Amino acid sequence: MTNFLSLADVTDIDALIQSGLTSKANPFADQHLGKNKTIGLIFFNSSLRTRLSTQKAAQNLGMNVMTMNVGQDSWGLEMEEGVLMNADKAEHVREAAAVMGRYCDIIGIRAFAELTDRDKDYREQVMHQFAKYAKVPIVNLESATRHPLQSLADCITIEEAKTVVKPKVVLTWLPHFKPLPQAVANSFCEWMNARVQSGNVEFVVTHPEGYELAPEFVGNTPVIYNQDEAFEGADFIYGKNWSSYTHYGQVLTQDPSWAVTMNDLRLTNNGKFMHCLPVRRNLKVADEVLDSSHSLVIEQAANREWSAQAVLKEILRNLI
Ligand code: AN0
Ligand code: CP
Repeated sequence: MTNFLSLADVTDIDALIQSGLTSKANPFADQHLGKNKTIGLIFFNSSLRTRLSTQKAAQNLGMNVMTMNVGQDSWGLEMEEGVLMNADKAEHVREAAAVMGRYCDIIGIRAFAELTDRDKDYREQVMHQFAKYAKVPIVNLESATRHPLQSLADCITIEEAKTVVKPKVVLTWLPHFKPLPQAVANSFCEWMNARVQSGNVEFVVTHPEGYELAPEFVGNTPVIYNQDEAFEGADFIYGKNWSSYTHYGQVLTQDPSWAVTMNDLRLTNNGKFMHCLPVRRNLKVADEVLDSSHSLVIEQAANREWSAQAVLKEILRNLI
């Protein structure tokens, strides 16, 4: 592995899951891999889990870590080529990425979708510009269209918590008043589809009309517009809000009946509730679910450390 931008950079998901679990059992076994290596973590947006878990994983591997919030700690960065830079952006990604590439052996980047221009977001300009000009491996810390470190942690969590050989996993849309990116849902579909292919899970998606995700992510996954029907016999309920892809970036409904309650979980096979966090209590999911033994959200967030460590190990092995 050189870059970790999407599932396409992974050759063996099972091996990566196992590698995460190996680090979880023995976090400091590979300290030699990162000795005298530096990772730069660059944030265009807020983060709790990604920032801390990736830093922790890098430190477990003996790496030095530098973190920067773009626009607050550093100059605003221009991403477009050939423009007259007479507006608010003081520095071009050509120089910024090239310079950071001289200080860092690996760069992790978080840059959310702006949710105004779909083509621009889905072109993944920030990731590609950094990969082009930094000339060091790039790790996706949530880009416009994907959040693969989250999806890997989700796969690890499902492997650990499953009680049947081939669990039924349901991705459900949850209500929210703010337009959120599709990245977490897209990535989860991408990774679950691969797990369906390898016979590890059954997977369905449920959401209100108008919230269809991009076809390249949904693939052949059954989409069920009735949440109760989708929840029947589910082993894992994965909740997430996203804004519309077809009416790009819009909030089409805030229907509270889509929030997950204990009553909804009664339809499942003693189903576990998953969410990437942060989550707004009682807007998207009831307290009674989050505070019950059905909730996996804390374990899922804890597994972000091991997902990051699995990815960094692969990249570091390739560097040496
Ligand atoms: C972000 C999102 O929906 O993409 C990050 C989730 C990991 N969430 C919010 O902006 C609330
Ligand atoms: N799940 C996740 O990526 O959380 P943060 O936005 O806090 O990093």
